[in-house]
Amino acid sequence: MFGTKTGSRRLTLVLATVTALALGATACGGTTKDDAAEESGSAAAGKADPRAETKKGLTVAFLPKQVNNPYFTTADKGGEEALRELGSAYKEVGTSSGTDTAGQVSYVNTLTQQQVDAMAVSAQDPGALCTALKQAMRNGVSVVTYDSDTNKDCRQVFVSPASAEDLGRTQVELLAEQIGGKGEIAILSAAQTATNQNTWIDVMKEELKKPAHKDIKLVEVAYGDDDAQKSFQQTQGLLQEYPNLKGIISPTTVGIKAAAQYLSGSKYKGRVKLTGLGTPNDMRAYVKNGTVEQFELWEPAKLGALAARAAVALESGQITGKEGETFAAGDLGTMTIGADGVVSPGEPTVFDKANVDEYDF
Ligand code: RAM
Repeated sequence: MFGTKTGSRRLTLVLATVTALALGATACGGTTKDDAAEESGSAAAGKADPRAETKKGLTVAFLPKQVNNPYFTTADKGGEEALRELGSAYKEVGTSSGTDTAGQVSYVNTLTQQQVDAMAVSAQDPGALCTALKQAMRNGVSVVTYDSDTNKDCRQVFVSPASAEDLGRTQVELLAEQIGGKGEIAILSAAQTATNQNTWIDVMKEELKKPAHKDIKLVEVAYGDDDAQKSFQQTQGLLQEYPNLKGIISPTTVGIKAAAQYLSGSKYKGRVKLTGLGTPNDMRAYVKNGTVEQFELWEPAKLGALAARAAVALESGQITGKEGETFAAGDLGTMTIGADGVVSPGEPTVFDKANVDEYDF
């Protein structure tokens, strides 16, 4: 029965796609996948059926914030492996710049035209992708965001790396400890529009208001755009501008690596502290040469795998993205969707000299 409904849904979706594309329609805001599903009679419009069969032969496309970024290479490989296990196909498209929002929009539109079954997107900008993502859902494509979210009505599920509160707070705590609880600090972020970094930075600012951190002053938030060279130059600029700077938090794998590279070749090595979110493979050398004491990250491959499994569960009708729905997520066990359609694979790990060699990503 489900198969029949799906078949007719697909036909409706093909017609809807053709019509939408012929009209060049982009202003379909306000319509969600539920609406689209209702029109076509799909099960997704109604309640989730956790016992529905897991569909095979689907195509799930990954659109990371940035291709050629080792963090996303690992995350997306996790997605690819999960899809292989589930009997579905993987593909990846994306821009090499972390600030090419127009490029991301056009990839979403192309994937919709190609009628992929689902897409997993890490958004460079929360709002810019909304119209295109709503159009995708309207055309029957299941939409998951992972790593960096869009607005909550522009996707069905957001696979969040870990709790944003924990990530923001712990990065401040790591740096506070390293600088002895006082002095000037700066943040070196990714793109100015990046949803994930901005969420963590908001938490960091709140954390810094606590009495325990009253002697720490955040002097600047700089943006390296997840571009290695720009992040390197921004680090240099911060140190020139603030000669008393005691530490930097860089909540981006590209930024922290570039900042470590700059510090490690400068007179500030070991004196200006650096923490944030990095991959063990990028940061190992800087931990060993005394530039960095501690940094943290979740497992990117688990994030990608969970995004793939959420996409397949949506497409199979096992979930619709509502709070309290559950789905099987392989090694991660049974996942429960939280408020606003958010699901998370677990907590980050703090890396230092003692454990950095145990990880390979
Ligand atoms: C960079 C990206 C990504 C972020 C990681 C920590 O690779 O900005 O979105 O989650 O860092």
